[in-house]
Amino acid sequence: MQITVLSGGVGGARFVRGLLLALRQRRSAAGVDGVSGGAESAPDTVTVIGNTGDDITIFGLRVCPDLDSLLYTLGGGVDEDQGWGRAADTHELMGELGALGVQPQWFGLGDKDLATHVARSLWLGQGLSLSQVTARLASRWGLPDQGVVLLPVTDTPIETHVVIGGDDGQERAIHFQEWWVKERAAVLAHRFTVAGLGQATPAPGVLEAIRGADVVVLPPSNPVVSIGIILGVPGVRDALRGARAPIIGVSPLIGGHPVRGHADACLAPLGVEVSAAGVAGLYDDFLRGWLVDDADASASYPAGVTVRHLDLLMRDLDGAARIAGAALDLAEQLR
Ligand code: FO1
Repeated sequence: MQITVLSGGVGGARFVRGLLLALRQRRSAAGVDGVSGGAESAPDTVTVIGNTGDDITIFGLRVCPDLDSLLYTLGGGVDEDQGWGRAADTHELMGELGALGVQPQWFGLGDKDLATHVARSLWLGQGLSLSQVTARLASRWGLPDQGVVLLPVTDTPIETHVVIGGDDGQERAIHFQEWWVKERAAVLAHRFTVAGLGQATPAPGVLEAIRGADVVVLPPSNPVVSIGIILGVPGVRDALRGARAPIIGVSPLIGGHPVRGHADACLAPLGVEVSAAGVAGLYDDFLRGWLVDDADASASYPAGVTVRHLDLLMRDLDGAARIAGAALDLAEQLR
C-alpha cells in the first residue's frame, strides 16, 4: 500500500509511529515479512508530507520543528515527554548564549538538537533544497529502512505569523513560535498569515504522493496551523480534491477540547466551532472518512463524510496503532 499522511509535529509523528506498527501487525497477521515485504508482496510505503509553516530562523540557524518531531519520533530519538527535541539532551550552548545576553531565550534548543539545525543550515547554505536536506536527515534517523519517505510540503521558505492586538491598539504580527511558545497561545489571535505562501510550490513528490496514494490520512494534527498550512500550499488542496484514494481524517479534538496543543485558540479566529464537527467542515471538500471520539459520536457531520467513533486518546504506541488501524479499516470500506 502507498499511504500518504499530511502531518504536523507531535500528534502527527505519534500517529505515524502507530501507523507503522499497525502496518507491521497486519503484515505479520497475513504472514508477510514486516519491513521489506516478501517476494509475494510489495512493501508498504508511507509518505509523510510535513508542515513547514512553524519553521523559524534562530541564531542564524534554520529550525523546522514539525519535520524534526517526525524525524526524532520515527527514529527513536525524541524526548518522549515533550514530543519534540532530543531525548536526554543538554542545554550548554543556550546557557552560554544566555550568559552573553543573546536573545531569544524563550525557544529552548538542546545541544544535540542544535546539531540538526547546524547541519540543515550548512546544507541549505551549500544550495541543497529543504527536501534534499530532509532526505539526508531522514537517512540519519533510519526512516528509509522503515519504508518512510519524509517530504517537506514545500521547499519555498514559508513562515506562519500571528496577527495580534498591540498595547497601542494597533495590530502587529509575531512569528508563530513566539505566539505558541513564549505567549503559550494565550494572547488573542486576530488571524494567521503565512509569509511566502503565495509564491510557494509543492516540494518534489508531494502532489505525486497524494495522486498516487491508496489512502491519504490526516492525523490528529492542528487543523489550522499544521494541516491548514499544508492545504494552503498552491496545488495541494486541488490534488486532494482530485485524489483517487479515500481521504481519512482523525479528529484532533475530543469533546470540544484539543488533546494537546492550542487548536482551540487557532480555530477561534476562523469562526469555526471548536469541535470534531467544526474541524470536519474545514475538510469537507475532500474528506471521505472521519474518525471521532466516542464522546463526539452523536454530533452532526458534513454530508458525504462517513463517520466512525472510537476511543481517540493516543495514550501510548499501541493506542496510536489502534487508531491508525481504524483509519486503514475505514479506507478499506470506502475504497
Ligand atoms: N515548544 C515549547 O513549548 N517550548 C520550546 O522552548 C520549544 C522549543 C523547540 C525547539 C525545537 C523544536 O523542534 C521544537 C520546539 N518546541 C518548543 C516545540 C514547537 O514549538 C511546537 O510544538 C511546534 O512548532 C508546534 O507543532
